[in-house]
Amino acid sequence: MSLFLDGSLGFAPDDYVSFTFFAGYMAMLAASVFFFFERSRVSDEWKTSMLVSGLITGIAAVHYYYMRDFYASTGESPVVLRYVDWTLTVPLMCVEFYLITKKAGGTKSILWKLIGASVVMLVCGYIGEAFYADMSSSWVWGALSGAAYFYIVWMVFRGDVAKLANSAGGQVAKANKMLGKFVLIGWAIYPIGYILGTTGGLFGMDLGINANTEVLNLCYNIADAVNKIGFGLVIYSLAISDNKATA
Ligand SMILES: *C/C=C(C)/C=C/C=C(C)/C=C/C1=C(C)CCCC1(C)C
Repeated sequence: MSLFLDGSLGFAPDDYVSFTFFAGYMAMLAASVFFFFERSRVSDEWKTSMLVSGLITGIAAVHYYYMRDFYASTGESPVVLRYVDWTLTVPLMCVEFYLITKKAGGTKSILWKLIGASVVMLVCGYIGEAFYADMSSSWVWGALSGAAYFYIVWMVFRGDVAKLANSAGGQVAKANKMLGKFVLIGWAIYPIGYILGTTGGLFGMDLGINANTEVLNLCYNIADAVNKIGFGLVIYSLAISDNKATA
């Protein structure tokens, strides 16, 4: 019986990309089980947030299962699977921001602004990777994607999301700051992967390094685990501490 589509049973010890695909898959799966089970321990108002956390890691787990096989059998970037995963999970992360600020008056319009910006960010990134990755113009799509990314960072740190979270104060403000750090630092790993993985990714500059599929996937896999599981854990600790406060 073979483990992978290419008929092999595993991967070489120095194949770090395959390792992160495999470990990422297991970590996402375990995190989903954790979020789904712990959901019963938090108060009602946090149950939807916990469900969304579990869905984010669950959707990623299924995609990692397929991406791992795709990479093992072709050695290429699973671009389409990667972006299908992100197109489902990033908007769900925007929903998390909406849910935690809802008590303080979070509106649907804020949610749609965040989702709209994340769609622009991902569509531009997809075009850059799927059609321009080998060309020195890939940076144009990366820059457009980056502009949408900075809009999200701004919304969370200074814009409507920050204002609402701060007016709610306490744990909500704290959780928003934590999630904001994930968006600012954790999400920044993705454009780094893009720059290293596409030709001329950084404003068309020749960095003297070859566009590297392996480094790109390594960055994306590490960032996914950090951000998707980390986001869920922040929500979880917020929900649990709120439990204690009201108990
Ligand atoms: C769970 C998946 C997440 C949180 C994915 C986030 C992806 C990004 C923040 C991607 C950003 C990009 C840029 C800012 C510019 C270059 C192209 C992208 C799409 C890699």
